[in-house]
Amino acid sequence: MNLKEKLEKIKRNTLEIVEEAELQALLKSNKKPKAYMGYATSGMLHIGHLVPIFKIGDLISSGIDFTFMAANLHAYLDDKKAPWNLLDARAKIYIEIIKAVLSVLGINESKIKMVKGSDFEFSKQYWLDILQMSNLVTLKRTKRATSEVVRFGNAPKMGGFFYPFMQIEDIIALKADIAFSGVDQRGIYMLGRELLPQIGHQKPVCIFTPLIGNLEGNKMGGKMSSSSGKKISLIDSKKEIYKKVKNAFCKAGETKNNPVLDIFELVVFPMLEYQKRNLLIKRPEKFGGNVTFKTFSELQKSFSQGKIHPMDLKNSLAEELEAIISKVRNRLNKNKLLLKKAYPELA
Ligand code: STL
Repeated sequence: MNLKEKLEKIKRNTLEIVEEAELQALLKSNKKPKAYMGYATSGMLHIGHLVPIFKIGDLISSGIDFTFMAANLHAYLDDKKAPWNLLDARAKIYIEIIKAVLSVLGINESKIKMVKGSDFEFSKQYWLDILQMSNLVTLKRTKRATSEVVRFGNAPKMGGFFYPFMQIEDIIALKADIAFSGVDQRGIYMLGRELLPQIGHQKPVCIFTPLIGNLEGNKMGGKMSSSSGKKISLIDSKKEIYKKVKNAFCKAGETKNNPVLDIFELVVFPMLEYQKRNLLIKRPEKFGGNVTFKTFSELQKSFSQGKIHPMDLKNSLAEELEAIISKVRNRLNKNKLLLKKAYPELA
């Protein structure tokens, strides 16, 4: 792959690259740049997480050395979203799920490094850097940069203020040239780009993926991760998946505010490309018979012209999601004890 092809591949379906020129220079000067993505190991993963996880494949095939980090300490620091004694089990579950999702794309799990935050976040250099950064920025600015990620409430705990500096220092500890994440992490990483050069480190290139809105459509507001009852989790049963998709907002012919189409664009079509197949929408003969689509824009166009009924679109989405999620369920079913330990309320 030449430089231009790599750039195109890395760029597609991303929301923002800060800065593209820096990415270009990095790819030019370094044959094997390093990127990482972290997740705080708190709640169960949901289909919103599939957007960046699927995108990891593009980075790997562009020659990037990729590390996934289970940010177990961060899960506790964020308002104790994960209890202290469950941090280890949750980190293991996150790693199992990421591997299962990558297998859906045909990506071997040996292609990606897996680390746990607590494995490397106690070093002397790590904390010396954090202490330095903590005195270069105000409490107010730190809170603003972090509040899309950390739940502060009316009485913010100190833990939430360690959180962003640790996340910024993770980049350095993991020797990453690129910080890859959903755009919800933007505030923290942009603060990092400002602080790291001040303490003698290079700032990372940041690549942000879009967030999937909730299934009710944007009018109700909110990203998938904050719509507890309505989000589709990566361990939902087939029945739950079909039910939630069936109830999703999807107005005939409307392409602007349509969470069902959004999921096709950001999750299903990227997956189909890896799997080298087209989208098949199954319909009875009397409703026009089966149709196939090669690209998202073909599907979008057809839907906007009223040629695809919302019900048929939803059925197809539920089927594709079930195919992904069944892989995750099957993998976790082999280790029911771990799931029960990590999420006593779910198992
Ligand atoms: C969330 C939600 C989400 C991602 C994260 C947290 C990421 C956390 C994180 C922590 C440390 C890192 C990198 C990322 O080094 O979608 O609450």
